[in-house]
Amino acid sequence: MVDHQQLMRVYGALMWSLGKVLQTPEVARVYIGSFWDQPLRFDVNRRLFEDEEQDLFRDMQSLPKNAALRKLNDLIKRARLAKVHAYIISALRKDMPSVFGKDGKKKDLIKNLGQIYDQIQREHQISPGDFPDLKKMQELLVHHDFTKFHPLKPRLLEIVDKMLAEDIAHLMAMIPHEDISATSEPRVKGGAFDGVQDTVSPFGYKRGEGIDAGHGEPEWIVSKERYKYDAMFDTLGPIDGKLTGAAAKSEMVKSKLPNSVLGKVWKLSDVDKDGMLDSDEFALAMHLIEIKVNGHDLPTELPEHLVPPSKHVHRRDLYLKPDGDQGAAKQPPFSILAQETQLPQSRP
Ligand SMILES: [Ca+2]
Repeated sequence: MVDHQQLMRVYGALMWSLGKVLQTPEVARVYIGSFWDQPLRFDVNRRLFEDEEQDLFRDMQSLPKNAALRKLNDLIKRARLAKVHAYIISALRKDMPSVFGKDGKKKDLIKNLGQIYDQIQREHQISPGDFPDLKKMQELLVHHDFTKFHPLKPRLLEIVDKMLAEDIAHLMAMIPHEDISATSEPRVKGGAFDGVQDTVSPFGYKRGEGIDAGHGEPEWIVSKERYKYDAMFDTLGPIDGKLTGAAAKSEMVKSKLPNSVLGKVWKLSDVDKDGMLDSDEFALAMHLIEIKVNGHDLPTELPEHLVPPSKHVHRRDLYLKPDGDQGAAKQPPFSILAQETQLPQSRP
């Protein structure tokens, strides 16, 4: 039985050793997990196992795409190599005399193969990396009769060029793109995958923590720390029960989170989009900052269970309004524009 630290050591060693055994261009990846239904002996591993499981299943999801992409890249590479090979062989054949001095000429050609490479490279704009190894090629050519080589068939090269230009582009377009597959349904479904994306039970991955904390609870989770946030709110000098962007910002930047994140927090918290934060919205902002500071991710949209109870009706109204009205929402204080106009200047 190994403890957490030993497990890490075994994990690292396994990854390193496999890298030496497996002859693949990819770096070997080891996934670790627990495959029994007994209590975990080392509960510290729980998160690690969950993360690993997610990684494994995500990688499996991308397998069909990556495999197709790799095949396509291999095909392109082979086509290019075949083209270069045709150029080299036909160049050797072209320079051979038809009757006398064949052996001498062949020796010359093999000796000067480097120059032939250069010439083909210049003439057909081929990258040097596409040429076969010079020394190996010279060794192999010794055993061949150059007069039996075929002359260049331009028609065949045209077909290859057309394939590279048109067919490959078509095939490339058929491979699903990263951004699309990320939002659409997973490509690999069923079996073990059903358990991994558990969004129903409270034991699903990252359920009940970070942004999901408070989900399904009758009380608004932000209320729990509310007394702290309300005290802060009052010291920031609310006007008619609301904080201006500048006032809220002065407190929010104390989190030391970058403006890009605080801007996101602002957008999520200013639920009624009036460019100010009331005490509910401010408490929500501080709650979101707490979530982020604790290492969790923020969503792009505020989940229903985090919407302040006072805003449930308002939010629905907002969605009913035509687009133009929403566009009138004030600039968040973390946008570049706001920094120039609303930032309180420090006085000397
Ligand atoms: Ca507001």
